[in-house]
Amino acid sequence: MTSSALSLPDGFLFGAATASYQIEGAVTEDGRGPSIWDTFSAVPGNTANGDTGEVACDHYHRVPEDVALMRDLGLDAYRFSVAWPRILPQGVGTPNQPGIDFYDRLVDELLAAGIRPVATLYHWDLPQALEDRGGWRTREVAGWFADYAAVVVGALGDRVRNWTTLNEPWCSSMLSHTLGAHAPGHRDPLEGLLTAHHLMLAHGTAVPVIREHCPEAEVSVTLNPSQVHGPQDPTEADLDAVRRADNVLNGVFFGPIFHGAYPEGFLDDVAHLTDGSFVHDGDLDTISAPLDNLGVNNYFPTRVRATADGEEPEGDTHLLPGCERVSALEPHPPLTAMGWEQSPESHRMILERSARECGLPVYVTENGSAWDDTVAEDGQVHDPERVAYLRAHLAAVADAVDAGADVRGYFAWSLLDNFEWAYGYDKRFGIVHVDYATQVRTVKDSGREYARIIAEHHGR
Ligand code: PNW
Repeated sequence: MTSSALSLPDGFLFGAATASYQIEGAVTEDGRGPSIWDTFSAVPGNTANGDTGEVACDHYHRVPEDVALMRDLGLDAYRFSVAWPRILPQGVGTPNQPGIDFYDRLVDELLAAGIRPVATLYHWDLPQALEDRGGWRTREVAGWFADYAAVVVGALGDRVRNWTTLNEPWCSSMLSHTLGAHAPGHRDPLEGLLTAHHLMLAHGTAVPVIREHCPEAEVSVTLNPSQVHGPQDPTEADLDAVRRADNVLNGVFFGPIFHGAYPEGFLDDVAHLTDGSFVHDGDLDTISAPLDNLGVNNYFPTRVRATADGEEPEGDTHLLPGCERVSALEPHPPLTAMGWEQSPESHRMILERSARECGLPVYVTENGSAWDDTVAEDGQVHDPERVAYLRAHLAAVADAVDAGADVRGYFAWSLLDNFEWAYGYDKRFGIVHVDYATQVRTVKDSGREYARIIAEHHGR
């Protein structure tokens, strides 16, 4: 049964997404403790222009205005994240009531506007106090995370049913601990593996805690799988490079979370780094706790080949565990302002793959593109490239549904231009433009187009 020009299922959920550190600002207000992103972005060279999330979109002080914007766009749902250091400034211990009150007001405002709140517990702002105690490198973090989940779900679980444990554990492990691009900025292949495992352990430990505090909960995790392509006429070595890249990007999470095991051969491929003793008895049972749906964030595919004998590897894929002989291939143009390939076809493929791996309903919890947007003479923001990207990727979602993938919703990344991590405020992903000097919000052409698509789908 379809009802829209896009042939998406009835009841398909249209939303937009943000993350706490990227939009809230107010980093020292109402008892919030520092996070690893406050620390990381304060170090010159770690972010573009030395940008930090200190003010960001000042969303902390603009909830009514921003929710009104969502209502005007006709959004069905809003995906936001809760800042752990607002709830527990030291990461553990006594909850900080003013921090809880902020999300309490946000949720009430959303519900009053008829918008479904979809909450993520961890979108990268680990309390610095926990980083100082080993952060994601220590197994202890699983208990800290579950205790934090209990506080948040205990406070909001009477009104919020959609709970996501982690946003993109690949970024919190490999990108942060092996590639050094995100906080805490470590460059260690083994740390990527350990933190990935501990993130999953934290996820699995929190799942029953969420259910206990919210029996109606729909519990999920958001991954960022990427379709891996090899060269045109691959050699055996190229195919092995594709397999290894796919394992370290996708299988390392799909395996433990949905199949209760690391991908076949993966622990052998990383045997030069670890004997695998970081996997304790029972861990994989904990990690594979049943979920209700899967969130998929996908922006671009990955292209790799085998590095030839005696050749210097291309790109930084070779830094990832098990990928020492893997080289990156050039992305296919046209690229976005991030330098990311646009491939709706790969988006369809990874959605179908994700649906098969998890056997659950899937939500696209993030998808979007960055462009060099400016406010035009007419006071509008004309972003034809983002309009085209949005249309093409929604069409790809519809194709995935036609092919049998149970995709139930799509969240545009992002509601607002915001603090794009290491890229600071240089990269704009919003369907709404933010003038950071004045905090004026202007709906871009893509925001209008999204509103039109949503209205059309709902027959409004
Ligand atoms: C996601 N990569 O991050 C995040 O969930 C958002 O917070 C972020 O703003 C958005 O995508 C756009 O970047 C990613 O390098 C960051 O592979 C980097 C990568 C993937 C996702």
